[in-house]
Amino acid sequence: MSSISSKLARKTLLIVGALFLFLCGCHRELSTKTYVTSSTPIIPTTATIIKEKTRTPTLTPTTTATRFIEASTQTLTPSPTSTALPGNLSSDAEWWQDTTFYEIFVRSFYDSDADGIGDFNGIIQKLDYLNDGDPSTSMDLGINGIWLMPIMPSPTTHGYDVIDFYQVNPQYGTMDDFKELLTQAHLRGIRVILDLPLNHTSVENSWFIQSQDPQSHYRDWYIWSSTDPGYRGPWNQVVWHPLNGEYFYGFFWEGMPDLNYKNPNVTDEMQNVTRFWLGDVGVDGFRLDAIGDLIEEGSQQIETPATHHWLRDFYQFYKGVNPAAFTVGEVWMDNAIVAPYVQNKEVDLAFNFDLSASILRGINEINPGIITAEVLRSKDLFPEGRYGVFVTNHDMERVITQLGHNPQKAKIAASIYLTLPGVPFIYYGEEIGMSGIAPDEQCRLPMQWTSDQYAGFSTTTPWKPLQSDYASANVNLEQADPLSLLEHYRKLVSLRNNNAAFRKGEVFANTCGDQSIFSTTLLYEKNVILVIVNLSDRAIKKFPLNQNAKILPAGSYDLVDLFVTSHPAPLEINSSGGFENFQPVDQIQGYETLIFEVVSANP
Ligand SMILES: [Ca+2]
Ligand SMILES: [Ca+2]
Ligand SMILES: [Ca+2]
Repeated sequence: MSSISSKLARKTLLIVGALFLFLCGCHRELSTKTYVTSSTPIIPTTATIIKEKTRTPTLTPTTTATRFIEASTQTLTPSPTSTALPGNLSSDAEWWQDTTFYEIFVRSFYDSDADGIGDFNGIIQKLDYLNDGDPSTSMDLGINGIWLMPIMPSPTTHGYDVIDFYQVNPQYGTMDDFKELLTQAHLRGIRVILDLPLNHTSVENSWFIQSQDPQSHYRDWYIWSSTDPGYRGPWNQVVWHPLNGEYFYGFFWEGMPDLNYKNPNVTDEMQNVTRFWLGDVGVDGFRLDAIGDLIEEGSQQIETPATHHWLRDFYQFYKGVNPAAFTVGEVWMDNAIVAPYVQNKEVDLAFNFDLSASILRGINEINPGIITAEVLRSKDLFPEGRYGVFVTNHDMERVITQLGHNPQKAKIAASIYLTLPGVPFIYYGEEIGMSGIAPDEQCRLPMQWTSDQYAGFSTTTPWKPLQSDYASANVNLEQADPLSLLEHYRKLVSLRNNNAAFRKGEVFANTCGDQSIFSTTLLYEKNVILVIVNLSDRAIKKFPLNQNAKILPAGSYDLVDLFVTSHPAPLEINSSGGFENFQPVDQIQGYETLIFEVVSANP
């Protein structure tokens, strides 16, 4: 779909204008129609915008001291700590900070009615796999948020070009089916957010069809010009498309005309849409698609002041509808450009694409410094933990594919991102090691439930052929294997649910005498966690860890192994509140993950 020359052209553009260039976020695939404009994802280039810097973590010493004087008189208890999540919805307006999301492509998750297409009832039938709502059982994955890729009627399989914002795609079920899915999810303590593509509609949307009449009330809902303005988009794509002797603006491709947010009627209508889903239907929030592209100012098409202004108003609007409503924004750019969306209250969270890229690169290059640098940079740029942390999503080649099809590397990718601050997003099938190489549709294939025909996804031929490895990578097999990738994910999500330090803690990078070790300390009130991950395939006998920041009062602390079974050495905190040359166990195996809770030795 995208030619090499256009990729090169984009790359050149990126280098020339790194600061404001656009890395578009979603729906970069073409439908089966004969549209020629490519909108394949651009891989973010390295962050040249702000020079990466490691920062010395700062903790207010007095606060820490006070906190731990209290702690020592109150008895620190081993895990899990005080914050186990309830089996139903919390009333906390910032519930999303305690949430692990799971991204679902409905078409590919589970087909309940044998038409080869996944549907709402299929998700209902598989909810117990995600979270059965019973904290005492541990066969379920334990996630407590679902992001559904677009569920509204659309002529394409991906659904990012919406025909009617007030309906559900009949291929996925009825509105009542969807409401039942919401009810069943909420009963299990799972919140549900919807993908909301605000920037554009389908060409088949009735608004756009009416807009083609110059006399129509809908004319100015889109952006028309009687002559071709001539300029192109940030990656040299055609953005002005001829129709009926005139031209309309469509940033991504001619099948997705941009809405005109300079027209207050459009804003009013999208507020109605938002109110409808939040208020009438009862969803918990939205993943806001491609929000950097909303409002053009002349030939400046992305990141305009008008877009930021609109989003600030929109934030106030949806919080007014429901203070607990949540948004996560997709801005596929450098974090220096992304973070202001969160800082300025335009969205609750934004996806951290730089961190995703650094995790993959750090693992592939066995260079933990790449990852910790981005972790610390994120800590600098974003308000505390207010970013979505993930490895890949529906627009990217799947994790295990990018990690040389090595399940051990897939495990450590999970160990790293599911123990970081931020709000994690697991892409469906990632937890069983589904593979997928570009184009996008190959990374959105039917979920692999069993080794049976059609992988247990359907009883008939699925809408797309299955990935060929489904007989060796599927839920059934991995649920029976304590060493599987799925089991690894389950353990990590469970630890996250039971330890606030992962969800809201402050993160500190530990340095290590061995260059292959990724290690962090996470700190939230009395919950202190030490994470150690070996990025190499070799067992390492000497991996002394150091921490220069003041994390705890001086003294001796015990470690409780939360992940495997070991007998770790006590941790000596030095007079500066950190530690030096600390090695909890004799050796760490290749690709091994160690996670300890630090507790008082003398309660
Ligand atoms: Ca179906
Ligand atoms: Ca459970
Ligand atoms: Ca736009």
